[in-house]
Amino acid sequence: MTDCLFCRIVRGELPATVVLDTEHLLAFRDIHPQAPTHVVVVPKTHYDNAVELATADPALAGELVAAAGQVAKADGLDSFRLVTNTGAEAGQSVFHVHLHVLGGRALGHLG
Ligand code: D5M
Repeated sequence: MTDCLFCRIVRGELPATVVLDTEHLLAFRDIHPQAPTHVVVVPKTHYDNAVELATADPALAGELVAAAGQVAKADGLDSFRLVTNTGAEAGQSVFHVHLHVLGGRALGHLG
């Protein structure tokens, strides 16, 4: 996926504020933060969305969630929200799977 935005960040072709870099994953601060902590965690391999990732590589999907927990802990959060949008109507704008880690303020109930 040569022109995918998050693939380009993974390759270091675009700047990002990286908070976690592992063999399989990269986490960086969201450019339009919705909360004091707003980080996106992405696998370095391209999958369009979370269902595609979990179907193809369940272990990597688990790593993604565990890494989100590490990111939250590093920001001092023991309460946080994980969000992954799937499809444009659901609000997905970057079609490289990512887990939003949101916290640092009261987030309220969904719906
Ligand atoms: O979330 C896509 C998210 O990606 C959205 O919250 C903005 C963020 N974004 C877009 N471009 C960048 C760069 N260059 N750095 C960091 N964050 C970025 P979605 O759920 O697909 O709407």
